Amino acid sequence: MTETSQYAATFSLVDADGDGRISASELAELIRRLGDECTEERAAEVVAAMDGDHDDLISLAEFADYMSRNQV
Ligand SMILES: [Ca+2]
Ligand SMILES: [Ca+2]
Repeated sequence: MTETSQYAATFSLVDADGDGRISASELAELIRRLGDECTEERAAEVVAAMDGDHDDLISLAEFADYMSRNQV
């Protein structure tokens, strides 16, 4: 089991509308706020890399799983 609680705070920062899922547009917005250029297409690729169940949204479980696997 992945420990999700340590990623919950980060997840909620990215999840701008608080619906419990990170969309590509929320991810692009975050990356832009951090000062990098990010197209919707690039964000969609990142979402696809994390998206375990292919619903085009990142759940906390998918986010935590990705982060723990990649040790970001
Ligand atoms: Ca959201
Ligand atoms: Ca998903």
